[in-house]
Amino acid sequence: MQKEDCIFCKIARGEIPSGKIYEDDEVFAFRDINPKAPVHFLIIPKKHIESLAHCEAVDTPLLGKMLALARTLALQEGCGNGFRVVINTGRDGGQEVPHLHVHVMGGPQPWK
Ligand code: IU
Repeated sequence: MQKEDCIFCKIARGEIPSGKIYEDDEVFAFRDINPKAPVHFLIIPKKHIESLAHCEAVDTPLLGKMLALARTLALQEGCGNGFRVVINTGRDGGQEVPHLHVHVMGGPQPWK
């Protein structure tokens, strides 16, 4: 189920343009608009889930798929020397956009 007024749901629906790097029926990956590393993209579920804290048991396969996709896309994006995977969760976790997203960052240091 998507949320009408959620910016990441709009990106997943193609209503807001993005630097898409991957899409299937369950997930969408696009370049971060304000990159913190030479390679920085986000993986989101098409289903609206507010955060990792809002995931339920039924979402476990989806979470596994997103993590496996982080690896596949990171290597595809040239991050063979390493990459970072981050899921900011909730206010104290520094999450700004209330739609679950996996940050994948990489590229030659220094950037951290
Ligand atoms: P955070 O984990 O919620 O703090 O990260 C949100 C990220 O989403 C942040 O890195 C933004 O640059 C990024 N982003 C984006 O790529 N496109 C957008 O339209 C918006 C945020 I709003």
